[in-house]
Amino acid sequence: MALFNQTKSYQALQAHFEQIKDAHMRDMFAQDSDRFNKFSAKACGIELDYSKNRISQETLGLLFDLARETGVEAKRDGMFAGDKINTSEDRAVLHTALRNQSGEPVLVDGQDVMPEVQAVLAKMKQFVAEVHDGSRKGYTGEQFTDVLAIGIGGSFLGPKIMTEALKPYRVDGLKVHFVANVDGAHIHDVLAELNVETTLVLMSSKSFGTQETLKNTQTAKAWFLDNGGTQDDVAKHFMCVSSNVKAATDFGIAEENIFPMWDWVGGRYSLWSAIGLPIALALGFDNFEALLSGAYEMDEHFKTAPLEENLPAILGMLGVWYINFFGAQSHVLLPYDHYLRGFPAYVQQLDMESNGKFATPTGDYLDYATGPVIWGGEGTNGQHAFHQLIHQGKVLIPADFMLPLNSQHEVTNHHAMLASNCFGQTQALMQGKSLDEVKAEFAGKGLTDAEIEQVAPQKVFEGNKPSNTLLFDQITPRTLGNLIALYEHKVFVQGIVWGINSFDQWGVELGKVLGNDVLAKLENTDLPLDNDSSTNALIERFRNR
Ligand code: G6Q
Repeated sequence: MALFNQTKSYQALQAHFEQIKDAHMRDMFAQDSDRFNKFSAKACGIELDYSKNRISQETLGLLFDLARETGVEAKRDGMFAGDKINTSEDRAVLHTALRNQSGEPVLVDGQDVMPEVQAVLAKMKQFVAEVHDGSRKGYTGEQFTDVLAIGIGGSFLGPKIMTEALKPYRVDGLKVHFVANVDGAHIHDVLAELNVETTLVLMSSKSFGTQETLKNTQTAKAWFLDNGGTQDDVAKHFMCVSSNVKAATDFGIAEENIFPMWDWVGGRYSLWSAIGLPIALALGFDNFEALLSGAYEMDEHFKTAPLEENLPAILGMLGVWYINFFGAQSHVLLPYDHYLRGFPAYVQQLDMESNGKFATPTGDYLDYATGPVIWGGEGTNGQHAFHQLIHQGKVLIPADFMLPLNSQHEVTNHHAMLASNCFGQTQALMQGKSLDEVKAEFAGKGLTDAEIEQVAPQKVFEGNKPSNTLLFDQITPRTLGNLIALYEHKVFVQGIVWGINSFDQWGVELGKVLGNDVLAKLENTDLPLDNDSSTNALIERFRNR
């Protein structure tokens, strides 16, 4: 298939871009009172207002032509069907099978994976019930009160952030703590709050080979043994989730304490597997199932809705419009919801690790931009910090605003104030404030013309800054499942358009290899320093600390 910028639709978009690039959204709204209805869509309880974008109906038509010409629909169907679309690792990509509630088989190499998926879900359900009802106990016969969840990257961010996002659903009597960083401060602080007798350690590592996770698990085990537990008690307290059962049993985890996963689940797409066990422990299995249902609902929408009404396709193609035509290099996520404050960090890994690529699966280097920098934070806090640059900086930063219409905690009129800020920001970004408007405001304030000339430009807002607004009823496990799957599929759409493999992550490998080499040199001062002068000096500083 031709590279994206060699397609007919790309050429058509390029010509169209020249015509529309300077059009102001303020005029677009003035000329068409029906703009919101034309550029909004609803699915799975999410209403997407994308009318505040620098697009016309022609733009959208051309963007969907591009999606079709680059094969988005066929490749989407291939992903759901278990095709090995992760070609560099020769793997299928089936996080969707983990939440498949259709009753239909999903085949990998001719084998239906659904029975195994269901067996693991059943094992998780039973385990969660036993921990909650106290029938699974620690070595002294005490009920578990705490779970120490150890993992990093895809084996950490999803469980941690979604447990945080669903705080109002947490069960009483069991606290889940997360440790990811190999910085000893992290595990030190968490262990200081725990009691060995009532703590269950759940180690999550798909590969069972991740340095940070293995180290933190060893430290947790040493803590357990130093504080009254014995080697024989380890089996009662240490569980793990991994696709590498052999490495886990070699490490000393009892086979019945291993929750398996599969090579066709990518780390950053794995919260739907047993990697999501901390979520189920924190919220109850019913709520975990509701999360899966929400994602399944979005899968069905993505699979069946025409691109023109397809939320992931719309978000994905708008992203392509700004990245490849307007030259936007970042995209900001702004949840106006305190519980969703971690969501931008989740999507950051999902998007940047998936689409931060510069070569195609067939070995061509790309001469166009791919995944943007994803960043963000909770509203309204960002308005008092980084929004300045979005409003008046020299770079274009498309934004996704997110707002639940109902708060988990209606406290006086807090929620109306939150919503007013969210909507007000999208309006300000879109319409801006012209020089004439600023000058008119100065009239009658006694300033000289020279003073006005000097001050006025600093108060101008260019506007024409694009944003999407996603509204939903409330943050529930189901809605959260909808939202996560929405962004997963948005990333998929973009990866297909750009012709890259969104499901490998070779870019993280070099640092790991060099890190191991440096560690050997830090710990063995007899080893010669044969790196570049900067790295040698840094190692020396550490050796001499
Ligand atoms: C995600 C990445 C990465 C991975 C971690 C942890 O897609 O591959 O973030 O999840 O490196 O890996 P393990 O689960 O194998 O420990």
